Amino acid sequence: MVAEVINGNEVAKSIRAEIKIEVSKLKKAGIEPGLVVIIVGEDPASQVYVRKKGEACNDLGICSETVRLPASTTENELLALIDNYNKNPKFDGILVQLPLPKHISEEKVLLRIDPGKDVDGFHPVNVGKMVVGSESYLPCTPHGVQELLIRSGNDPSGKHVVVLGRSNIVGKPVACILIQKAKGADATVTICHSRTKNLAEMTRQADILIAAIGSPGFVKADMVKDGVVVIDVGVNRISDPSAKSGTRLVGDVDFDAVKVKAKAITPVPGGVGPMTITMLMQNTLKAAKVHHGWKD
Ligand code: L34
Repeated sequence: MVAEVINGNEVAKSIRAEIKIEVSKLKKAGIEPGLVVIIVGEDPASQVYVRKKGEACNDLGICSETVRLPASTTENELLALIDNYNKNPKFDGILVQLPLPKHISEEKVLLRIDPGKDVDGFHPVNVGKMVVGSESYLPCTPHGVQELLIRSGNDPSGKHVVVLGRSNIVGKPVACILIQKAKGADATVTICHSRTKNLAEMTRQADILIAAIGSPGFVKADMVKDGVVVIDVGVNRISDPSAKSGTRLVGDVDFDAVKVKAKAITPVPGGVGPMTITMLMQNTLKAAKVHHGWKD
């Protein structure tokens, strides 16, 4: 079998077209959704992601502001800035790009964002709502993975999903979303991590394998069964002397080797990445609707 390559850019594009229509409806009623993205320090990957978030906003007619702060910013300065945006009605969503410099507590920062403006879905209030399956802002990457599965015709319902990785931003929440008793979920989920024994034995049982460990090309062909659906969440920059920039982006999956066994597979780049940004746009639209009492 040679896999269908799931085109995340295309799926993202069609969802963005839907969002754009919604945004223009709001704007006709005098409502302009607003998102502020705060980035601390010079991490090159974060710079790219933050730029893409601003571009997506511009494309969809969402008002966006990007605040770039030096790595020397203190925790208190960042918290005070968040307080200001919490109070500012122009902004429906507030996102603090992760990772933060070591001297700033991620936990304190995420707790400070008004849960009603937490379009990342990282505030413990929203995490709690996600766990119990009540309406909330779902974290963008896991939600993007779910949408990608649904829209590529790979509904996870009743399927065995194996998640590689247990991070708070991907592994844990994606497992949580996919076990919900809900449309587009209802999966049986196994979470594997660095201490899992007989890992390949586990991953070979997956109908759907979600790789989110941050290890280039980790998932090899002998770790999957024929006909698996593979969602590669990894974004790893590796050195490649033949590339103009000297580096190349690869996922957590040995794409060429796994592709010949899989039913479907997402590429890196052009898979989950664009979906993350699209789900952020969707959450920002949703926040604007909530803040203005908009009824569909
Ligand atoms: N607060 N921090 C916060 N929220 C988030 O949702 C993120 N994340 C992750 C890192 N930190 C965060 C992102 O935005 C990862 N992430 C992200 C966003 C976009 C892309 C990848 C990761 C993306 O657009 N990837 C492109 C390639 C980009 C490139 O050329 O480097 C792709 O096609 O995969």
